[in-house]
Amino acid sequence: MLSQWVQSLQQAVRDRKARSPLTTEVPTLTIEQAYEIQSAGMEIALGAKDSLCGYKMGLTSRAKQRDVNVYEPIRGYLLSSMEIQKGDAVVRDRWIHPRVEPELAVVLKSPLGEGATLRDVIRSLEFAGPALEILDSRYENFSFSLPDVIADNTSAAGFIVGRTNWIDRLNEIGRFGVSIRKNGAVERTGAPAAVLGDPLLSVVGLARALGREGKRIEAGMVVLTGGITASIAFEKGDLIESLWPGEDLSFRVV
Ligand code: OOG
Ligand code: MG
Repeated sequence: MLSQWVQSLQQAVRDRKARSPLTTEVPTLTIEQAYEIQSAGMEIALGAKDSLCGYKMGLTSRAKQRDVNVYEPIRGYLLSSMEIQKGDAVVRDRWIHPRVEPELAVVLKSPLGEGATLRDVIRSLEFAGPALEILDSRYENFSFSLPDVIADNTSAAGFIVGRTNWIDRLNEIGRFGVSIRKNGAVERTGAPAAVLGDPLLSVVGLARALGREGKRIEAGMVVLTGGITASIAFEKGDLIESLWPGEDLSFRVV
């Protein structure tokens, strides 16, 4: 019954054409059904030889919640095909209407699931460093409600992880800042602390939510903890720069 919506969202990706929110056609769509649609989309991608390389949290800061007018944290999955290496150009035409946002990325050295605590996350950390997420809502104008964006795998489209590891500076992450420049002009400023007061709490929430489904964050997976600032749209020719303590993570759009 839900499979037609899974198909329709995948069609939007293939055609690079946004559609109307699912809830305009199914106003009763529940959060549970939305996660079912999301999982079914993941199974199709995995069947098509892509691989699951991590998870993402979304709408974990006020700035992001206001950005899309949805006020609940959400989670999605990351595929290997979404990863872009630092230094590589970003190809605009892969997507419908891409946007970028700064995030803290985390990698664990041991798996975490049900009942995970902040202590567990800190103990299991292998990497905590800068990242950029690229979003591409499959809905017109990035306009959607909570179940819509969950079904659409939380607008996930791409991500770039930096190389600087802050695990020896965890106490300072709450004082870090980040600024995002587009073509030299500062468009966004923020701090990782904007994410739930401590972005590692986002990892706790993710581990627990996966645990309720009998899943875990596996060792080596990338976890994006959620946008720190509102996202910014970009077009061909733009230079996007994110300036973090110890590293600039930037790309040129071609
Ligand atoms: C929804 C995805 C939210 C984040 O980090 O908050 C997200 C969107 O903004 O389209 O990835
Ligand atoms: Mg994000």
